[in-house]
Amino acid sequence: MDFDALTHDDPEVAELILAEHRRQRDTLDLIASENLCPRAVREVMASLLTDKYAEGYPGRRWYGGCEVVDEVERLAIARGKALFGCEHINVQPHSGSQANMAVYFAALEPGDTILSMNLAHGGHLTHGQESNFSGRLYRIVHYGVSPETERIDYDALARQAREVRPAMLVGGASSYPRAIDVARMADIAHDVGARLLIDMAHFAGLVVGGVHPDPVPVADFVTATTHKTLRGPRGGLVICKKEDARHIDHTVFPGIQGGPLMHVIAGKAVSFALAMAEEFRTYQQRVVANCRAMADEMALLGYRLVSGGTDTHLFLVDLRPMHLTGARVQAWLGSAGIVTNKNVIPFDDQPPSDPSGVRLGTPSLTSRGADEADVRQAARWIDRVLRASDPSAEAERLRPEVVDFCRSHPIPE
Ligand code: DSN
Repeated sequence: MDFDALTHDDPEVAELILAEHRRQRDTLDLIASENLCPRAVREVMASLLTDKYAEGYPGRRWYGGCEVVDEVERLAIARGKALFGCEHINVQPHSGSQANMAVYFAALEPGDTILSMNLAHGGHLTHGQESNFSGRLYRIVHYGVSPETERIDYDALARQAREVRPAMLVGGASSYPRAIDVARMADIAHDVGARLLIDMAHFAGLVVGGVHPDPVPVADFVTATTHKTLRGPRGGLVICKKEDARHIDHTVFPGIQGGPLMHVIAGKAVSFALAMAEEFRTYQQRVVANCRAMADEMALLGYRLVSGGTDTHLFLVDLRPMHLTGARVQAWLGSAGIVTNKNVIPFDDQPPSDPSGVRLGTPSLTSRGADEADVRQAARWIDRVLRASDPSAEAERLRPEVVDFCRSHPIPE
C-alpha cells in the first residue's frame, strides 16, 4: 500500500491504516455483511472527487464546476439502471439506512403502519427498531419466522397483512439465511393496498448474480447497500418505478441529505461495471455454493443451524446445544483469526449483547478465492476451537494455520 503523503503528514493515522491492513490480510472474515472491494474502487474512493460539492442532480446543481461530476453521476445512474434492469435509480444515499429513510419519507406519513420483519428474527434496525427513526416515526407491526420451520410463513404473513392493513410491507433482513419469496411478498402487499419495499442490502449481489429472486420487477421500492455482496464502496441506493422517481429524488436531496459523496458515487459506477461482467455472476454462484458447503460441514460436525441451512451467503449457528453464547464464541474465534459476529437467533432467550447465535457468511472469503474445500476447513477450525477443553488456548494454537491460509489467499492489494 502506498501512503507516502499520509506517512509524512500523519504517521499516527498511517500506522493505524497499516495495522488494519495487516489485520484484514491475516484474518478470515466471516462477517456476512462485509466484503473486500477491488483496488479500482478503493482508488476512486481516495480520489479528489471527494473535494467537490454537487448538491442537486446532474444538470441541476446548486454549485458551479459540476460538469465532470455530472458525467460521473450520469454514468453511475446509467450503469445502475442496466445492472438492475430498473426504471429509476438514485445513487446518492450515503448508506442503506438513508436509502430506507428516503423510501419511508417519500411514500409514508408519520404514524402510518409498517409491517416488517422482527429484528430478533433477522430484521434490520431501520425496519422499526424502537430507538431507530423508523420505530419512532411510524407504527410498527412485526412479522417473524415460524417457530417450527424458522422460515417466513407467507400464509401467516398474508393473514397478518389483512388484519393490520399496513401502508407499507417491508421485506429483507440482516440475518435471515433463506431466499425471500419477493413475488409472494408483492402479492401480499398489493392485495391489501400496501406498497412494497424490498431491502436487498444483504443480497443485492446475489440478485445480480441470478442466485436470488429479483425484487426489482415486483416491488414498488428496492433499497440496497453497495458494500456487501455487491462488493462496491460503502454506500446505499434506491430503485423505484418512473412514477415515484421525482418524489424519491426530492426526498434524498434536499429532503434528508446535502451534498452527495461524489467519490463514493464514482466508486458505485466502477462497481456496477464490474458487476456486469460474467466473472461477477460466477463469484455470486460461488458465494452461495461456499455458504451451502460450510453450513453442510457445520451440520455434519453436529451443529444446529437456524432453519436447517441456507439458500444465501449467510447462515446462523444455534449455540444453545453446546451451552455456549455468541459473545464468547466471537471472542475465541477472533483469537484464532476467524472474525465473526454474535447474533440473535429467532426466539432467543439471551440478551442481544450476548445472544445464542453466531452469524457466518462467505462473501469476503470467496473474494479471496476460497473454494468449497477451504470453507469446509474453516468450519472444522471453528469446531476445533469450540470443542476444545480450553478454547482460548486452542485458538492460539490454531492462529498460525489461519495466517498461512490467509497468506495463500491474499486480499486485493
Ligand atoms: N450492520 C449490517 C449487518 O451486519 O448486517 C446491517 O446493516
